[in-house]
Amino acid sequence: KPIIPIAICTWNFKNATAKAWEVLNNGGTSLDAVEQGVMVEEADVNNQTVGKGGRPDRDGNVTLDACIMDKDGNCGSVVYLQNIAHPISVARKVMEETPHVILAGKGAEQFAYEKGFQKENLLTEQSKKEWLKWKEESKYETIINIENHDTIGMLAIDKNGDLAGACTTSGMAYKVNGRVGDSPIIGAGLFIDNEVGGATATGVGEEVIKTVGSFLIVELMRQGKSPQKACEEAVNRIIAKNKNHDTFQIGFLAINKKGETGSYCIHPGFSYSKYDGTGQSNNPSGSFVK
Ligand code: SD4
Repeated sequence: KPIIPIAICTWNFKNATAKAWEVLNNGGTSLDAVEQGVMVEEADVNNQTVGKGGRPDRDGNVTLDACIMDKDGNCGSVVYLQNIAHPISVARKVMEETPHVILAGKGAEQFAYEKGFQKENLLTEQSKKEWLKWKEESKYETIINIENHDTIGMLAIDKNGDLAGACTTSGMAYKVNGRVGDSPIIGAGLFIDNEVGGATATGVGEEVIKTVGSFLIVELMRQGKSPQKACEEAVNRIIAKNKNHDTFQIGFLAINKKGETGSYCIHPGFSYSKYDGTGQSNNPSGSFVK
């Protein structure tokens, strides 16, 4: 029987679900849990797909995308944010302290400084070295299951039964300068409806945006589908529309109001981390390609 509270996230980011669980187990809200949970990965310089240490765009700029959504349907997002290690916390401030939903680029950075965030160089020596090596050929290709972790999308239900979600990424490595993915786009990379459930995505953001994947999954759950079946249908829609699906990965993760979870992806290798009252687990995802 599913147990709340519960926190789940894309990939086996077990330090992130452990942090979220700590917040939930102490009686904290799902909003605090998802923010503090994903911050663990934003701060980890060895994780080259999220936050500090993230891989840069093709011109060497680390540009971050993140969004957060609460039980009341409020949301905040930052896109193309530079020099700030915790975009998720800036997104939360956009949600809570402005009349807006999305802040971009220089404006988002300026807003962060005004809110007391410190300027930091996010490009680590390791990511810089790899980027310089990549530049020798400058061949852009999407990599399936980067190091078996990627964007972190987290969904949680607190002891009151309320949902929240967060999603944060450095985006596709070596993307065109200015590119924004699905992760900070409400409905694409993340969607929460406190009456139904929540969903989040990882993988090639362009494909997730085209099907508004996370919103689609929540709507399918509203119509009665399980989180598992809803994730499968969202992946199947992408596959039906794009013949090149053997070249890219998409992973969806969903939870319903009862705390039931599901996930589905195109290629094997995606999994999600779960932490609830029964403990922590890594859950390999079913995939379209076997
Ligand atoms: C994006 N979904 O920016 C994100 C993260 C990513 O490989 O790059 N995944 O499209």
